[in-house]
Amino acid sequence: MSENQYGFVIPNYNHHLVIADTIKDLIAFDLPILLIDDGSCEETQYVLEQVDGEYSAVTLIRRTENGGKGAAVQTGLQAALDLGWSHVVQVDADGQHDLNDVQRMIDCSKQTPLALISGQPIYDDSISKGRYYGRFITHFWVYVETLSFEIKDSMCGFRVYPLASYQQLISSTALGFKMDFDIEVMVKMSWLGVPVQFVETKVHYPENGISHFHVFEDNVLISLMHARLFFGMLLRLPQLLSRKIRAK
Ligand SMILES: Nc1nc2c(ncn2[C@@H]2O[C@H](COP(=O)(O)OP(=O)(O)O)[C@@H](O)[C@H]2O)c(=O)[nH]1
Ligand SMILES: [Mg+2]
Repeated sequence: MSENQYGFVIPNYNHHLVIADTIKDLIAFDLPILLIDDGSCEETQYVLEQVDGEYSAVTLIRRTENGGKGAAVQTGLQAALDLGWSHVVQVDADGQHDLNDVQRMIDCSKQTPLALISGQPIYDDSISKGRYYGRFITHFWVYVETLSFEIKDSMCGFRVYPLASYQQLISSTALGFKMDFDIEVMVKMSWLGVPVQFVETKVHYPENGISHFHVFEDNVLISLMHARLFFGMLLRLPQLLSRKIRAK
């Protein structure tokens, strides 16, 4: 694994409207880009193939069947590990993330290379009330599951993953394939002792944006995951408490 090889992973499921613009903006960073097509429809496949053909920095990886956001990101992280990268910058495909903050995220990671870096979202009025308030339930459970207030947000997909820690994590545990992934990987990395750092960033839900978040299904999935993580915390209670005492 190279000490300092950064690259992008972009999971994409039927997001074809702004992906070309997103890639165009990311090319400026002169880093390799793994674009993961998560079993998208033909229209999106076509757009992704065009982008792949246009830029040598882009590698398109196609999952023939849709697996979910977590599955797509895990495909990307594994491919990055196989390529020997040290860090992955994960950006969504729907233009929600403010790419002006990519450099700040990378700088923060370079200062603390062992940490997981996450965007700390600043929302405008475009977020639905259900999504906005639903997040507080997850914030509460994550405080309980980690016995700390270190994790200020666990749902923002704009992140820099330290791959050595990710590799260590997946050698001992499975991670969710859908919308549960972002939360689960962060809590489990924190359990491993990986520091989590936040960079404030604006998050916008575009008016014509397509979200594949299924309010009922994904919330049930996330609730079940919190139940598992809660019991996981109980099992780790001695380690988590002794780590807290040592940190004082
Ligand atoms: N929801 C969803 N997103 C996926 C899937 N596979 C890849 N993704 C990508 O994961 C990112 C987040 O998905 P999105 O639907 O925007 O979720 P939201 O931003 O939380 O509403 C986007 O880049 C999607 O294209 C999938 O099966 N379902
Ligand atoms: Mg989105």
